Amino acid sequence: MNRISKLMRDGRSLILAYDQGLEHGPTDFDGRNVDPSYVVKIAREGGFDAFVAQKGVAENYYMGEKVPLLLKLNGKTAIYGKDPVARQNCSVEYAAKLGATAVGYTIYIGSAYEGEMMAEFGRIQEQAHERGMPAVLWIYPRGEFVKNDVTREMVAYAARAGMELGADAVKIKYSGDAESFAWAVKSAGKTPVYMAGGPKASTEEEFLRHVSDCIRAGAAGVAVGRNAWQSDDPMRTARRLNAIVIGRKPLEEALGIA
Ligand code: FBP
Repeated sequence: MNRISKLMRDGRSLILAYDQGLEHGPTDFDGRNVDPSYVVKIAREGGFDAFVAQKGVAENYYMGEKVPLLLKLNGKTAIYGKDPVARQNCSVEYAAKLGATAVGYTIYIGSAYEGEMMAEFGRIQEQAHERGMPAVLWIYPRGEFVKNDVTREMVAYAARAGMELGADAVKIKYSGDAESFAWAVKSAGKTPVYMAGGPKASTEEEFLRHVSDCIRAGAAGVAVGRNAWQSDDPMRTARRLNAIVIGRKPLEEALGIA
């Protein structure tokens, strides 16, 4: 809890993720948010507790920023379609040199390559802990044998696996309702659970309802990307997210924030 508290306000975290350029390609972007500076400004002015990026974005756009940097140490593209594997592309040592407060890593449980990713994360977690840095685990069931990655069982399995692998916090997909998400949170034990944002919802209300469900279910926060920086008004979205996640306000009250 001590390590991850570096990314928390009042036991909660609001994290802005911006590694989709590698994970999905520029297809997620428009003329504004294709520019990392635009999203860095949202992190800086929107009251976020951490900014997630790959090292190239950190090196070129994030030096000297005050919002803690959660540097992703692995990643992959969306081009290769079989069982996913994301290998390490940046060391913990270099992350520390870049000023990262925390490191992040993705494991695709269920993939034919899950063992490689677990072994790599194991080394990263130990190196991060030697430096007092939290290691946050994105943990997504994926691969030939995963028919549905957001069932109650799958999402809870991801949360539990992340806890057992020693993550300081786990980032998992929304399972569709508060009850099933609560089971995932319980399965993670003392390990804080963050909800991943996912593709832009059809309305902001729908997205914020999911956030609110997860918070009611015991989530420690959200790590959101597209639903924040693709918003027509990212600062208003950030204020609403802050109200729900950090301010513990009900959804209806948050939706009234201009
Ligand atoms: P979003 O809120 O945009 O979904 O971002 C969360 C995230 O975990 C990113 O950090 C990552 O780039 C992306 O989702 C991966 O998405 P997926 O593997 O589901 O396509």
